[in-house]
Amino acid sequence: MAGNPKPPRLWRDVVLFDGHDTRAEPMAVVVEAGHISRVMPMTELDRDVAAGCREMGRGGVMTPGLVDCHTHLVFGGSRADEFEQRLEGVSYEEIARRGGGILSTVRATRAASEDELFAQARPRLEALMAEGVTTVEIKSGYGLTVADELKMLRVARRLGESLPVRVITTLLGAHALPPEFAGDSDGYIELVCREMIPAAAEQGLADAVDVFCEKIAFSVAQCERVFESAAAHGLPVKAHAEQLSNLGGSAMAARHGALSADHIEYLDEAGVADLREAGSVAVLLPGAFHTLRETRLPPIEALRAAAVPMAIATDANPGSSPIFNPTLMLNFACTLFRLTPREALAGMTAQGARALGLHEQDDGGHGRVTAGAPADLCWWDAESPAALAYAVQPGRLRQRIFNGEVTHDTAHA
Ligand code: DI6
Ligand code: FE
Repeated sequence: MAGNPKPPRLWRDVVLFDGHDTRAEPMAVVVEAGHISRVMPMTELDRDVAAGCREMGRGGVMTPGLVDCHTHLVFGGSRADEFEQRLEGVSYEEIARRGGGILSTVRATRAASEDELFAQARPRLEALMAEGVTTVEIKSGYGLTVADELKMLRVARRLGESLPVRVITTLLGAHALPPEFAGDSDGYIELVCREMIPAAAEQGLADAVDVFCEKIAFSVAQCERVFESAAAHGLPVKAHAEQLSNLGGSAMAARHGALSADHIEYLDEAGVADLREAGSVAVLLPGAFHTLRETRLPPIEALRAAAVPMAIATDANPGSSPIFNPTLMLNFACTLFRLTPREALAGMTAQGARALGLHEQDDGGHGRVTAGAPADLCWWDAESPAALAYAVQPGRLRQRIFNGEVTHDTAHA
């Protein structure tokens, strides 16, 4: 027996950022049965409609729920000690010689149980959610054995089942060369292609496959083999590319129809044209740029001129971006990369969803405020959408709405 359906919920007189632009007029948004049912200027909201709704809020700013399309939230251990050592003058090489860096995270991740990884990742994810994230991508990449990569992906899936947030998982087996394969990176790539990808695909644990294409990681040819295996198992691909040098990883990713090329500080004009041609998203990661104190800027002007969609994400990870704050990334995208606040917000909503391939899903409208879209929304205490990028001020989220349900409410606390 179905109970009485919930009345539609109404937010009125909001300044609406719809995923691409800020609407010129005050708007009304109606949510019903988990979806956005109507989006209209206040002048078109008639009394009868309003009377049939439960009013949830008035004024403020409404945006789509934030989409963080690139994170490494699941990992064991901490690298705070290395951060401290480096600032006390110990060199990067010395830290690596002592077994530090990415491989220290690999050791801690392998040693941790699934429950321990879950318990450690959960507060990180909750921090993102408290600042408006309703969809998050989580990568593996610190296990580097078949069993440990699958373990990380299971933890990511479980986070999505346990908390009111959409989790998209990505297998990043080709993240770093594990010590057991020292001197045999082709042998490791073989393992990724022949065992990891098939197992993750068969168990439904991965929504996509990623690679780290870099001198310190894997070559273009090796990444291409990974992509061929992913395609054979029906999984979309994406790449960490052109972060520290220009190897042509983005061009190769584009040839394989990648969802996105991520980092891309060293991308050149030809690479921009390749992304445009392929319809791939350029994912910009200002947190890693900041943490690594990079100086080479991604080719923003060329991406803009070519109308390549630009997404923004936290890259939350223990090494190059230990930053679990999506709204800070809006500010960084503007201050460090000179994006406009509109571009930054679109980058964490509509374009972030595109980078995850969600724009192609049946119910469409992910990362946008449009009739028919899943009702993932944020209602903010701010005078304008631009103010969300302008001020670094956590705590302005009044309500977070996930699948039509209010999951966080300071307005009625
Ligand atoms: N890009 C990065 O910057 C890192 N991984 C990647 O693919 C660093 C990850 C780490 O240091 O743990
Ligand atoms: Fe990353």
